[in-house]
Amino acid sequence: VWNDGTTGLTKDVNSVTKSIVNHVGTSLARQAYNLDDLGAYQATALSARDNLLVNWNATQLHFTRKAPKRAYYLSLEFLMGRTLDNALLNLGLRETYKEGVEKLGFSIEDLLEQERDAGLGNGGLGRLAACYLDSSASQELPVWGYGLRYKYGIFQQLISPEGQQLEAPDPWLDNQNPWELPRLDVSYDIRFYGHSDRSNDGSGRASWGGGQEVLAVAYDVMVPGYETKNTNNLRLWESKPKRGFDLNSFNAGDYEKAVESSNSAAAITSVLYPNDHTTFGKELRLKQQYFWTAASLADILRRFKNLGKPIQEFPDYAAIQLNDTHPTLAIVELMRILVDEEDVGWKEAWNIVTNTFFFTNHTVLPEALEKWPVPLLQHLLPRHMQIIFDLVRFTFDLAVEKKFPGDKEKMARMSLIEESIPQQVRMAHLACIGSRKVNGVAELHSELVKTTIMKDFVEFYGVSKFGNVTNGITPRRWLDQCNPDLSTLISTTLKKPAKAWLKDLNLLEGLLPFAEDPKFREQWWHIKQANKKKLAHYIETTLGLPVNMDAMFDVQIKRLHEYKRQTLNILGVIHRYMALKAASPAERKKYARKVVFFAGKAAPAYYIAKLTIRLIVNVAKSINGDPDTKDYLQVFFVPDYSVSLAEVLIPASDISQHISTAGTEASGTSNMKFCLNGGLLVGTVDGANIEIAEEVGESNVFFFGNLTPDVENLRYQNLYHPIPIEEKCPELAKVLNAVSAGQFGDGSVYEPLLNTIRQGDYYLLTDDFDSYIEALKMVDEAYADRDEWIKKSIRTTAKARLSLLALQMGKFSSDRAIQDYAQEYWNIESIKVK
Ligand code: DL6
Repeated sequence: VWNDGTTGLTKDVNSVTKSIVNHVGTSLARQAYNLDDLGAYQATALSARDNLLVNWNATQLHFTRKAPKRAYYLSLEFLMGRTLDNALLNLGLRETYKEGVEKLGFSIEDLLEQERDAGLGNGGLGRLAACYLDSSASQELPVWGYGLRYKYGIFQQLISPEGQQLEAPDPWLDNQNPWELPRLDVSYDIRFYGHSDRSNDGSGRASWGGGQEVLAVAYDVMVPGYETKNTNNLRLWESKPKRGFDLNSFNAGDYEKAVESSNSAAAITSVLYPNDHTTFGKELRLKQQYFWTAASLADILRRFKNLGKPIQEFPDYAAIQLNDTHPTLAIVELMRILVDEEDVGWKEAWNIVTNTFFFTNHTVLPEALEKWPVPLLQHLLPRHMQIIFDLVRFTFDLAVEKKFPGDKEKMARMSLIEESIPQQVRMAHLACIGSRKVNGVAELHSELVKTTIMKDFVEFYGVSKFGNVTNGITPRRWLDQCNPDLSTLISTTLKKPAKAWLKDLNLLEGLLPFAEDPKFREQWWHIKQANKKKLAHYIETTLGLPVNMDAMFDVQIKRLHEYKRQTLNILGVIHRYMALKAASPAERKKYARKVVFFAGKAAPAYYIAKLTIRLIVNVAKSINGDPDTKDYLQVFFVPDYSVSLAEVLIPASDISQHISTAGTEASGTSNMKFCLNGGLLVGTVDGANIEIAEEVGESNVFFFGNLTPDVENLRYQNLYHPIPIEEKCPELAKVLNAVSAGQFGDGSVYEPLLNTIRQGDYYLLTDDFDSYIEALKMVDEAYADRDEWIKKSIRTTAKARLSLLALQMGKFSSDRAIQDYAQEYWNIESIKVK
């Protein structure tokens, strides 16, 4: 139990029940005898929180005393999901609480279901940030996260009867959030607009005044490490009006004006932008970015200043990781503080800045590279725009000109400013020049970063500034919590100290010999079946439809995007359906029975992605209702994808799809989660699929499709020398024609989606369709041999752990990834809280 008991908190079943009952009466002011599941969850959460608090306080005190170098992870998204189960696991109190709540007449599973997901993120990038927090605390590293406390997280996805995605707000804070601590004592003034007046003394300094000031108030979220007392912090900022209600306007009869400024301040952190891989031209988004980076930097600097060290030593005490370009304004803000407020000279300030920041790129898709119009920046942050122009003139352009004299084209390509109308600031360039190191998130992706978007910068700085840290996932949530039966089987089989593999995934290799043991294989299969049953139950209760249990479960869950090619999947499903329909009842029996699951949200303004959802839903309706084929093929679109839903879908999957056009998916992380749970992959040679296959063996990953180096040529061909689909890919042509002809509802609705394939085919569906269908055939054949399939499944889990770097904890564990960052980038060390 990772509290030492000295504080008298919960350590046995009796103290657990006492503490829960105590919270029912005091914190909730309710009576124990008529408590519902929600109340019981709340009291249990508060009781667990008491334990976290003890460890959290001890950790913060210890770190303050030791004053180590710390790392700060700035991310606009933290997709945390639920907390209670994770907190109990990491505290080592899961069994004790299970018994405790049972004694009080509740079931822990029911209580866990009461918790709302903290959906403060869109997808992979946000969930990665959450995994990294878990691993930092578990590795006892002094790391804090900084983000925004959105009042509304990622929208709730509803599906209309026509199959359209509808969006509803996600009021996740409505039931109160027991996991956060409002820190009214920690707040900062944040300025927007106004004017910046340069001094005439040649120092480059300026003073920025006027405009609007709002308050950033801290909320702390405790992040417990696994089997350690170390409990880190995630600090989320909420915006508040500085002056609140304008009584003068109210007294003058103008209520609108009286609340205007408080409304505009509160709006900053009201909602998470539901965009994914697209940039925004919205002022509010830029406001969010500045508000968050300014508050976080002020907080980090205050902590540093308490040490009483000269400002030049700042990079020895703080490493700041920029999670994509969203926090890039922090670079400019630190320059502003150093030059304007700390009296540091320009060059020295730049030296401090460039030794403090590190930048992770998460995409090479051109449409996702963030740019902000100069006039907007000038208006919202006049001083920051001056600094960016000064960086262009006095720092960066000079150095580029010196290194590549006369190369005007390169200068233009590398500039921080794009000479469009209006001019735009290129945030990836700014993040690169302001950071000590830049990394991608899988080997292929990091190569692409170096050879495409950062090519000129590699020439300029040398290659050593650019690295790779392959993403990872926390095995605590993504196996132990989401698949408890498999976790127990692994623990009892490995016979190592209880669950040692959760801290060192390399130990899973010990499962390999058991792939040959029929009894073990049977146990393995039964657990998969039970997980499939759980998913089937979920589908029955939410969609009201029965699920074939005697079938292969094929899952694709991720944000809806053309590059991820859910469209390829659903067109493949139609192809299978057409073949089944054409087959005689006897021939049909030769087909593998299959249930295909989709889940994921489309950005509300992403028309083509929303059409894909509509097509999936309507194809599902037709196929599921067809008595000829329904025993062989079913399709479900599971609405409102979330972390909690992923925890049900992933353990139930036999096979999952990771089928992006080669070179477009930076890494992917769900691929790792499926493997860890014994699911096999069908995928393209893209992102982390490649490294996964290196570890689990190519025979356990069903690869298909064109390779990255060929993509550009194929796109060129498709655009300028198109071959009619009927000729190039007749099987796909048949499928498209069936959709057009209205076999799945009004075909004209889908024309814009189908035209993206017929014209230009940027994501290469016509080029990859045939090999995709071949790969699926191979999956069917492999699945037909049940014993061999289970062996593959066991080996996939056992080998989702090997490290090329021979590091301790297994390649696809976020523990390994976070150690890479700590050692190769941030230069920080673990500190154990005793
Ligand atoms: O690195 C986390 C995650 C990767 O696994 C995905 O492959 C990648 O698409 C995603 N990137 C983004 C970029 N968004 N922006 N900006 O979410 O990152």
